[in-house]
Amino acid sequence: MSRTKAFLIILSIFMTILTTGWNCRVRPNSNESNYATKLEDILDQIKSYEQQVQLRANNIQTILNRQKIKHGTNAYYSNDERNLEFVKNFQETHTNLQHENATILMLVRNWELEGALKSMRSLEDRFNHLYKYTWTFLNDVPFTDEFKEATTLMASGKTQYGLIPSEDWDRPSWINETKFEENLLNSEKNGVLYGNSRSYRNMCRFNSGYFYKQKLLDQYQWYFRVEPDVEYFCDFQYDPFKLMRENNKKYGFVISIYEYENTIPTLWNTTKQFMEQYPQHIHPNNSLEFITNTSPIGSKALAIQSESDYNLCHFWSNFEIANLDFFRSKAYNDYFDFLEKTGGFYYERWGDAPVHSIGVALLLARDEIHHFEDIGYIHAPFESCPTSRYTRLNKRCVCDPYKEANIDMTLHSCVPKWWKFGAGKKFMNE
Ligand SMILES: Nc1nc2c(ncn2[C@@H]2O[C@H](COP(=O)(O)OP(=O)(O)OP(=O)(O)O)[C@@H](O)[C@H]2O)c(=O)[nH]1
Ligand SMILES: [Mg+2]
Repeated sequence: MSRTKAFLIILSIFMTILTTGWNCRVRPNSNESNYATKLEDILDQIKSYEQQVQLRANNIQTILNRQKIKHGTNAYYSNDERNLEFVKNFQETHTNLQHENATILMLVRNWELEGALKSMRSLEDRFNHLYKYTWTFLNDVPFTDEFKEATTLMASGKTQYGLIPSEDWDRPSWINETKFEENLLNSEKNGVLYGNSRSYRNMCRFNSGYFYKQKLLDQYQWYFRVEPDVEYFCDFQYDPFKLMRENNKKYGFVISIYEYENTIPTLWNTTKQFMEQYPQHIHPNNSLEFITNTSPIGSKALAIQSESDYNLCHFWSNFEIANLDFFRSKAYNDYFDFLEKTGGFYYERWGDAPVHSIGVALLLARDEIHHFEDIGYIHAPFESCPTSRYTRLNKRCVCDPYKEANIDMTLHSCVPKWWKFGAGKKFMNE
C-alpha cells in the first residue's frame, strides 16, 4: 500500500468520526464545522493528487511501452524521421549519406586542436555520425600533420584542409598604417574587446567577405559553421541542411545578442550609404525593423544604448547554417565591397557577426532566416537551451534552460525582438 493511500484511509476514518460520530454526541459549534469543511477540502486535494500521480504513472508507462526513439515535436520533421526503424536502417539503406550538398566548416588554428576535437565530438555524436558530412578546415598557415591526423580520426566522414591565400587573410597594403596603429592603441585604451589584436581583425574581415570564396567550398551550396570549444546539447534528429532547403531558408542561427557599440562606431552610417546607393538590393520583406526597433519588449526590457539607428542586435555567427549562394550573391558582395572600401575592418574592429547579420537582415526576406530554437548550444560565455521540457526530454538534451548563462532568458537576448519583428515565433506542432 502506498504511503498516500495509507494516509488517505486514516484521514477518512478521522473524518467519519469528526463529521458523523462526533456530531451524534455533541452539537457542533461553528468552529467545529469550519474545521470539518477544511478537512474535507484537504481530502479532496489528496484525492486529486492521487489521481494525478496515477495519470503520470500511466503516461510514463505508455512512453516506456513504446520502446522506440522518442522524437522532438518540431514541425519540420517528416514522419519517416520520427521512428526507430528509420534511424536503425538509416546507415544500411543510404549508401550516399551526404544527402545535401553541404559541408561542416571550421576556421581554426593548429594550437586549438583540443577545442576543435571537442566541438567535433559533440557535433558527430549529436548529428553528423548519421550523415557523415565532410568537415572542411581552413587556416591562414598550413595545418600540422598532428592536427590532420586527430581531426580525420574524429570525423565520421571525410575531412579536407585548406590554406587561405594571403590576399584573403592579411591586411591589404592600401590600409593606412598610421591610422591602423592608432586604432589598435585607442581600442586597447578604451577596452574594446580584442581591440589590440591584429589577427582578430584579419579573422573578422575573412569571415565577413572571404570564407565563401575559398576553393574548397566551391563545390558546396551549404555550410555549417563550427568553432573550437563549442558544444551541442541535444540530438538533432533531423538534417538541418535538408530542413533549410525544403523550407526555403538561407540563414540559420541559435543565439542573437547585442553587439558592443565601440567595435563598430561607423558601421551603421556606412550601411545607410550602401542602402541609398543600392536600393535594388534591399529585400522588400526585409528584417530592418528587427535591427532598428528600440522599443522595449516586456516590462523589464533593456534600454538600448546606441548612438545610431542600429539597435546592435546581431546573430551570433559562431553558429551558422547557411546557403553559400547567398554570400556569393551580387547583393551581398556589393555590400561587403562597400564596407571593405572604407577600411572599417582595420580602422575600427568590425566583427563578422554584425556584418553578416545586417547583410542578412537587409538582403534576405524575413522568412528566409531560421531560428534553430531546438538546438541546445554553448559558445562560452553564452548558451541556449530549449525551454520546452518535452523537447529536452525527447531530444536527450543535457542543459538547464533556467541557468544564468542561458542568454535567451536574459535581457541581453535579441530573440524576443526576432519573434516580434523578424519571422515570428513558431510554436510546437504548428
Ligand atoms: N586560422 C586562424 N583561425 C583563427 C584566427 N583567429 C581566430 N580564428 C578562428 O576564428 C574563429 C573565431 O575566433 P575566436 O577567437 O573564437 O573569436 P570569438 O568567438 O569572437 O571569441 P572567443 O571564442 O570568445 O575567443 C574561431 O574558429 C577561431 O579558431 C587566426 O589567427 N587564424
Ligand atoms: Mg569563438
